Amino acid sequence: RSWRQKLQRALDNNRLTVHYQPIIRLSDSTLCGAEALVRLVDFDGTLIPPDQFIPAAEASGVVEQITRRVVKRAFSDMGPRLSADRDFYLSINVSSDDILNRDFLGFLDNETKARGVSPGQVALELTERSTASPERLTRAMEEFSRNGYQFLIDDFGTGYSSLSYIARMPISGIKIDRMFTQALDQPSVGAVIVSKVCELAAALKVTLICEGVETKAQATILANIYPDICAQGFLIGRPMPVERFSRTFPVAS
Ligand code: G
Ligand code: G
Ligand code: MN
Ligand code: NA
Repeated sequence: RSWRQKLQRALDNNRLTVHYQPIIRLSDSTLCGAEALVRLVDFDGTLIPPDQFIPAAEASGVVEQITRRVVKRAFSDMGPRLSADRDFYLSINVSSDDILNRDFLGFLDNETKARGVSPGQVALELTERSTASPERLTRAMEEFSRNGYQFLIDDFGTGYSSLSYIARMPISGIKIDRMFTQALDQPSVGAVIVSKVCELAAALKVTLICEGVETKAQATILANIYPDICAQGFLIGRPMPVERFSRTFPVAS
């Protein structure tokens, strides 16, 4: 069976689920957001992570349906928290095809209205892997930005986007790929790279989120390099179902 058929069946049978990974500010350990991460539920109940099927979904043209399903589910799961905590944001992974499709903006506007979600609390994560023309992508991003949505550049440092485009795109933050976090374990190399990305973020006036933070040592180095840095990774929390997220990170009253 082709990936397209497998994914279409999973959509038809509602076999997609969404987990949430916490993002905290390192300086005071406050929760600032969560990233929604889709999983495919296999017939035996096993959860298949997105890196195993999103590339196939992008290639076979079903990724836009998957993204919409994730948006609906994530707004339903996280709507109450988003309303209760206006400083909390929900990060959603999108493909450049989603952003280039004019209907997606209308879809998002409908869903945010229906759930009482503020677009400013929605961060759209776009990877540098996109092969779309950067001019076209930038223009499309500007429309989303005008309606209040935030953009984060995901997996920063692993793609081939030119820095001049990053500067022109309406982005509110950069996510440093976990490859660079791992490089911190050899501080002489890793800290230099991360410091340079921090300087870039400061110059562009965008926020910085470091992915794949697994150890206290890495967190300490990061907090020393850049006080405003946010972190995501196993040290803070694994991707988890919404029920566990709510128990682990109760809304402050
Ligand atoms: O959860 P994790 O292994 O396994 O995610 C791997 C990658 O899959 C993420 O970095 C992200 O780029 C992508 N991804 C996760 N969830 C989604 C989603 O809902 N839509 C899209 N387009 N990509 C996703
Ligand atoms: O969008 P992105 O590529 O960041 O997707 C996050 C992926 O990375 C998910 O598959 C998640 O399970 C994984 N992940 C999250 N935190 C960590 C971590 O601290 N270490 C490692 N190795 N993987 C992580
Ligand atoms: Mn991501
Ligand atoms: Na990433």
